[in-house]
Amino acid sequence: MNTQKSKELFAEAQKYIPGGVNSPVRAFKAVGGNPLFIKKAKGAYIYDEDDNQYIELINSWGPMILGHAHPAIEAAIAAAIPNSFSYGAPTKREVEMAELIVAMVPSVERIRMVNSGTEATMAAIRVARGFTGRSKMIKFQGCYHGHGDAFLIAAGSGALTMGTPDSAGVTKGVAQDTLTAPYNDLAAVKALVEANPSQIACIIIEPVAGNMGCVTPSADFLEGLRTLCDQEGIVLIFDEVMTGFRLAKGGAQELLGITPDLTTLGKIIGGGLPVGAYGGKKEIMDCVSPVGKVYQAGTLSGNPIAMAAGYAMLTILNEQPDIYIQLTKITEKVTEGIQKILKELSLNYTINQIGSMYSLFFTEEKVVDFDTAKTSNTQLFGKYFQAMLQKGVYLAPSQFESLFLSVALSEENIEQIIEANRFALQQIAQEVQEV
Ligand code: HOZ
Repeated sequence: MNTQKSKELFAEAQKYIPGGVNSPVRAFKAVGGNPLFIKKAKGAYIYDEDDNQYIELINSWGPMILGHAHPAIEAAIAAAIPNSFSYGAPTKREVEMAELIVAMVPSVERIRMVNSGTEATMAAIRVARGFTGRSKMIKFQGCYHGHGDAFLIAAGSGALTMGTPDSAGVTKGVAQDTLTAPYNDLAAVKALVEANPSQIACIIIEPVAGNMGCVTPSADFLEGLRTLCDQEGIVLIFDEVMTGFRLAKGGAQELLGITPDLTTLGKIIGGGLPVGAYGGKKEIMDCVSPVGKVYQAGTLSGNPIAMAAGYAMLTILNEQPDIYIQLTKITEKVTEGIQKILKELSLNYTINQIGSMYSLFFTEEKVVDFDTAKTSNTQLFGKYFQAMLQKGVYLAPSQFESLFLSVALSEENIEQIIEANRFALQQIAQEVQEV
């Protein structure tokens, strides 16, 4: 496969951009080789600058649920463009958008638009602190909530991939207010709450984790958090930047039947354009300025182009709930296919899957948290990644990210993904035998 143009662009990029990329995981450091520079994407496919075509399993880290450049979203953006691109003033479309989200996610009674998931999580914890008058928060090891200072403690995603789960540049003062517990460990959370009486403002969690690879909550874990928060007056925040509108119309909270106090949303609600939002119970959201005393603002918040794109996508998801059944079927076909190949090759690696998210972990352990995710052989993952790329399948370039499938995948695409896995896993089996 010729990727010469990507190589040249990466060399050029490194002269001007730290590491040549605008987000660390994209540098392919965890998998080796040269990052692909993307020219365009349509439906189930993404194309690099050398015009190589790949089947897309990242989908902009979640938002392209309907596939790339869906005609209805493209039309909505095109229709919005002649009316200019930003006003820094209220619009009718943002009211419609808020109404739609409130209808689709019942725990959200009030919502505020921002520009990214990072902004949403930063604002949500500020609101929780303003509401409770408390300072500390609990997050889970391996969960990633964007790059706000308070979250870069035992962080997943790129921070974990790059080996910096505790980032330099975060002050001790900030770090001391972030307490961490292992994912799926309710007893550890209870111990933290007990050791910090009336000091915990919020517990923030990815209800399905996507940033240490895909990790699902165990049976009673989220319910236990809900009860604990109710007992202790703690605000429960679900970070649904990756799962909102992807796992169900109402996100992971609908699928798993647990109601948080606040929810953070991100790129998905812009159909891929830069958007985020946080929302939840009226009494908590009424702390936000200009109603309450928690300040948060932004010129691009509720940007008209992003609202047009997001509204178009959410409308389709709202009106065609069968999409979720389809997404799950597609993903199960892929993971069942991989499982069969693993068995044939006597490889006992772990697959975690829920709805249209899945990860293949190169470990024989059950992956339930940060520590078990880290037992994965990342070198083998790198080899698997490269072999998949060679066969035209574009995966997230890190063991510690989930994959996100779209409904644009055809039966033929599913077969191609499974066959690419056969090729890649045969190489891994050979490698493992030789050691
Ligand atoms: N760390 C992000 C996903 N969990 C990747 C962001 C990006 O590179 O676009």
